[in-house]
Amino acid sequence: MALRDLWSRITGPEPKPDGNVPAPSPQPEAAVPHDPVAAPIPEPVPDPPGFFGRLKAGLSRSTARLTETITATFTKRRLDDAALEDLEETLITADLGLPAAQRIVEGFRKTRFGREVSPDEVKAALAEAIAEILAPVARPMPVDFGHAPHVVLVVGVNGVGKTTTIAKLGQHYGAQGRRVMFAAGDTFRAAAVEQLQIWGARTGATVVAAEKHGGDAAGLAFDALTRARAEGTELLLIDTAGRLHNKTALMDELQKVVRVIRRVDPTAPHSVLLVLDATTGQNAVQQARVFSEMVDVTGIAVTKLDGSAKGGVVVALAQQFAIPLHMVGVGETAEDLRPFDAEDFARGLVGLDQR
Ligand SMILES: Nc1nc2c(ncn2[C@@H]2O[C@H](COP(=O)(O)OP(=O)(O)O)[C@@H](O)[C@H]2O)c(=O)[nH]1
Ligand SMILES: [Mg+2]
Repeated sequence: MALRDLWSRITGPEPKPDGNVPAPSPQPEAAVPHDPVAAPIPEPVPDPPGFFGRLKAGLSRSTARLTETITATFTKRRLDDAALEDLEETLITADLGLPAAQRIVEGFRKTRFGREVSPDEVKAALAEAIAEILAPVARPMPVDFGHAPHVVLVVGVNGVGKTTTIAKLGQHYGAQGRRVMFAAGDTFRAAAVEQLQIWGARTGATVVAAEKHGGDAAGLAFDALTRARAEGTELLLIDTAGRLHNKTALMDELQKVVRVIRRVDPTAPHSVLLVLDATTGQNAVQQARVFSEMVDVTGIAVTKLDGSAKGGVVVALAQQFAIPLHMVGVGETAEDLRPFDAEDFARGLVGLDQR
């Protein structure tokens, strides 16, 4: 599938014809140079390996765990109660969570109980069952440029990939010719501000940052939105701090940001994007719970599926929250953030090729 088509599914309708521009790679935060202007802009990869290939490679550690047990358990074995119990345990160990594991095992019980099954048959059936759980949440992030600007509040705990995801989104929409603004709302981390400034310089996005370290995030968001409206910005991406050691303080801060930007535009924020790090496994499920209590989360981005042994957590999220899963990250370059595809993900997770 063409990159543009994939992206149009993140962004909803109206992809622009020039949206197919290969993007330069963002630098990991640690590698960010101090002079934004001097930051080397990596050459676009001429023929990037397919996203599915990278997704599958990224999921390989999750897959290995899952498929080894399946192969060991289902070699010439009748699907009896004990086998089903083993399957359930395997799925829980693979981070799918109890509700999804139970649902899948019940499906197997109904359709295959008492039959002799092969590991390949189990894998194929598993991919189908997982895709069925994922399908209802595999939704693009709707962006309505009619809002001038469409405001996206990006939330999540420290280190999950919020700032990187904002940079990747800014890169994408900037390449489409959209007028993008970043509000560096994580005023406590100088590196986060610098990271956005470098990306702003690269992509032409305007960056609004606090004058002083630890400044008021809500005030900054207010200023950014006011300026965005005056300047005809089409998309405002608001970064936030994610210090979860004090849940009440974080909730107060996020709710204050929402209150304050609503004084400028009562319909904002139009999206509240929760970023979750797949490597944290069941903690990501816990974070989804906590953040949906704090703010009205409209969608999820799951990052770091490359090299995570816990890709199964995506299934747990889909089963336990009715929150759209907009996009997944499998690396640090702009190419590595893509729309979430239920079937591809399910097949990648159990080690099957794309259909
Ligand atoms: N491997 C990998 N690293 C990622 C991905 N997304 C973000 N990162 C890295 O995770 C680290 C933390 O990201 P950052 O955006 O600063 O997180 P924040 O604290 O939520 O803003 C950085 O080193 C990023 O380069 C991803 O999809 N895959
Ligand atoms: Mg950050």
